Formats: sequence, C-alpha cells, structure tokens
Amino acid sequence: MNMLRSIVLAGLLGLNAVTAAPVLAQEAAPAAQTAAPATDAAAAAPAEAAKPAPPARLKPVEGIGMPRPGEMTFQEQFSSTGHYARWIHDAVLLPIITVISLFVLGLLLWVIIRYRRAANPTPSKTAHNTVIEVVWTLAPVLILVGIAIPSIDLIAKQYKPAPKDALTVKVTGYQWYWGYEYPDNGIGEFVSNMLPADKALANGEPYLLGADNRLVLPAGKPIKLIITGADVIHSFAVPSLWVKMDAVPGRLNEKSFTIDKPGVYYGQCSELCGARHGFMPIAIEALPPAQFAQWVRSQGGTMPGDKPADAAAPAAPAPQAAATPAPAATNS
Ligand SMILES: [Cu+2]
Repeated sequence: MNMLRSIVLAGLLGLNAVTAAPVLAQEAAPAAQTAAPATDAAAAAPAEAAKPAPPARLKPVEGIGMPRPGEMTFQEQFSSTGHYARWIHDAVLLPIITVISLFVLGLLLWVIIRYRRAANPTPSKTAHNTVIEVVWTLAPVLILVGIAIPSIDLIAKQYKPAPKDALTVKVTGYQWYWGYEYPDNGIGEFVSNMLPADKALANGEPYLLGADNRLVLPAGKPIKLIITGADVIHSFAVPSLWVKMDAVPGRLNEKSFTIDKPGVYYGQCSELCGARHGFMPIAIEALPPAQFAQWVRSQGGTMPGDKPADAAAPAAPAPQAAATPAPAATNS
C-alpha cells in the first residue's frame, strides 16, 4: 500500500511541471480572427495603357487563408513549416496534454475516493521512496526532451535563410497600413490599405482582412521578405502561411518561406501599434509563376532575363564641378 501511495504522490507532484510546457507552446499560436463570409465578385485593378494588363484579381475561397467560423485550432496551412508546426501541435502536443491531464485527473479522483477519512482513518507516514523519486524526476524530463526535439527543429526551420534564387520583397509597416517594394523587379513601393466594409462586400472579400493593393507573390517559389517598420513596431503575420515577424524601425528582419499553391492568404498586424492597429490587414495573392511575371510587367517591373524598360535613356553624366586650381604659393 505504501508503494501505491507513493505512485499517487509521484503523479501529482512530478507531472504538474510537465503540463505547463505544452500550454505555453499553444499560447504562441496566432490569435484567432473573425471574418465575414466571402461571396464571389471581382474587381479589376486599373492598368496603364503602355503596360500589359495585370492578371485577373484572385477571388478568395471561404475558409482558406482566413479563419473559419467556430474554428478551434490553427488555420489550414500552406507552407512547409506550417504543415510541420501543425503536425507538432496535432500529433505531439495535443495527445501528450490530453493523456497527462486525464492521468492526473484520474489520480486525483482515486485519492479523493480511496483515501478519504472514512475509508482510510489512519494515514500512512511514508516520507521517502527513492525509486519513486527517480521516476517522477526522470519521466517529466523525458517527456520535455521528447517535445523539445521537434520544437527546436521547427524553430531552426523557421529561421532558415532564403536560397539565393528567392524573390526579395521589402515590407514596411506604417501607422496604419503596409508598404510593399520589389527591389529584384524594379517595382517601387506601393501601399496597401484596408478595404472599407462596402467595398469588401462588393469584392467578395472578408471585411477587416481585405486590402486594396495585395502583396502579390509567386506560388511554389522561395520568397524572402525583408521586414521593417517606419514609425513604431508592427508585426507582419499571416497565420495560414506560418509567417509572423516583427517590423521594427531601424532594423531589417528577414522571413523566408514558400507558398504551396496559388490563392489568397490573409493576415493582420500582430503588434499593438496604435489607434488603427486592428485595421491594417495583410492580403497576399499567390499566383502561378507565369501570372506573377505578368503581374510584375503590368506594374512596369521586370523579371530576371527581361530587358530593362529604360535602357534607351541612360542618365546624362552630371556636370562636374570645375576643378579649382591649386592656390599659387606666395613667397613675398
Ligand atoms: Cu501595426
């Protein structure tokens, strides 16, 4: 019977420590967002006559790249780190949390019933049991190590630098909108603002997530975002791509990822940045590479291998300041 009581104590004391770790891991999850259901509609972006027309604006699919009503877990993932993280949550953390919680609950109920005063009038005075102490120390350590291995692996994958052929886009957070610039393609910065409710509805986009100018990216190609802030700290976060990176003034943060397939993926600024923090959504439009190239050209940009648009007009050399003769030495 002493052995049995020791097991109870081991369960209660030792495993309390373990339950804390998975809970912390869950807190790091992106906050759930609410969104209005999307309906079908399209709005064509204006195109200048000289440039090719941009590809038709992609329509979002309800529940893809955005939260679903009543959703309890992470959004469906569309990047390799996203799939991996979702697997860690669903196949590692959640089962461990569930088993430990049920085990501890069972032990508690057993102690309450079996060792209540009426059933056990003279309690044991056991104070030490070396075997049990070793077990209740080692078991939590092994569980934590088991969780740490995939977790650390995921962190390493999240910070893996982009390959050399990655498309670079500079993302700047402003109070309260985003700016996107494509240095590789010669497209200067344009800003992206939230769509007002009536326009979002007319466009078939979720209000508070839809944006006028989307961040257009190629699907299936490595992407490198250089993220910074212009005024205060913002955070560029797109839950369905497993992307979240602070946009800090005076600092360039890098985030590399590949989007599985074409689609519209929504996110929000995730660092409290002022009055309209909740109204600076991120809308990513992932296009097949050929359509992405078409979009780049429609914006007056170039793809690698294109002839530069302004090759015919080289800048005139700036007139140089007339060289001033060295002052003559005066000897008198
Ligand atoms: Cu912000």
